[in-house]
Amino acid sequence: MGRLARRRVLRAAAMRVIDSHTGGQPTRVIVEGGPDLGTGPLSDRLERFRTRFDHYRTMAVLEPRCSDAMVGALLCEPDAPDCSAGVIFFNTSGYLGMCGHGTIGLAATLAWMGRMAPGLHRIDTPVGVIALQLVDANTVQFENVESRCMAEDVELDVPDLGRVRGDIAWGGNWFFLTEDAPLPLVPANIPALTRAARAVRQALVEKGLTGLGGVEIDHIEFFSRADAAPGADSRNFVLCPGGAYDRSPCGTGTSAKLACLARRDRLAPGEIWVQESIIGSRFSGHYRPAPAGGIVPVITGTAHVFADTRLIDDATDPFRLGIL
Ligand code: PYC
Repeated sequence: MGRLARRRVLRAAAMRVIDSHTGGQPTRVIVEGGPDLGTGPLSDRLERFRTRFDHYRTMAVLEPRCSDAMVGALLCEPDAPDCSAGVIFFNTSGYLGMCGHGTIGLAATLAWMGRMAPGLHRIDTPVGVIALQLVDANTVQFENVESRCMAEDVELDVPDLGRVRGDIAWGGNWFFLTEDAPLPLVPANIPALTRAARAVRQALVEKGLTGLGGVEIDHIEFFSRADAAPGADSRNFVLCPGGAYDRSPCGTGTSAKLACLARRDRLAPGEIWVQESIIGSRFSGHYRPAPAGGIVPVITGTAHVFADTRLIDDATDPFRLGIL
């Protein structure tokens, strides 16, 4: 093994991670021993992470240490002034611009570590600064990046599903949102909903539909009012990049939903929207209009820390970098 590779192995071996879940959806924060990405805007550091240090991502979230459901978060020094922390989110298939449940998990993790007190904070991310309020050790309200409905009533012909109509929106990630769910949004249907959402994602690719700058629309969201329990406005099923579904109601997905509701005048500024996930966990959200026609979503949810651990990097382990 070369000297450089050996040094990387040793550094990765020292990774300390803290795991939490936000409404059932896990977040693994690398709090020590992560890659040294240098300084500068978080978007530049994300590129360095992707191109030079991707093995830290694969070691942290891929099987056998983790699973497809996990979202990772690298805790960084912020670049933007007034921010108390910076973060780069990632998952088993790559990197995320923003992650709502992960932001809630990150704040609960920092609170658990004694590094964040109740009150107002700002977090630097690759897609902008997020303002958040740590309400108590578990409850977090954050103001997401400006979100926007980019296209309404887009029609797709999806094999085995037929005509599916939905909206394309940005909520910190790119979403296709549809109420044309092929099945009731209940946990028993998760495998079939996953297959259907993958087919919708493929239909978007085949029709050449992307987010701005040709970016893939990699999150698919089915909604149903009928399947929501009392007190919730809607229930969703969210397919994340890769194959996993979001156990939480998805913070960026709820932001995209608020943007679409606002565009259709179905939700007034300040009015509360309760979004329920496929497993019944909830976020509440509202918005204020943003100057350029978008909205600023405000999302509240809860997270619980469940592990504080060190990842062992055994040089003799054939899957030390994860099952690639
Ligand atoms: O909560 O924004 C979110 C999210 C994105 C992917 C998984 N969760």
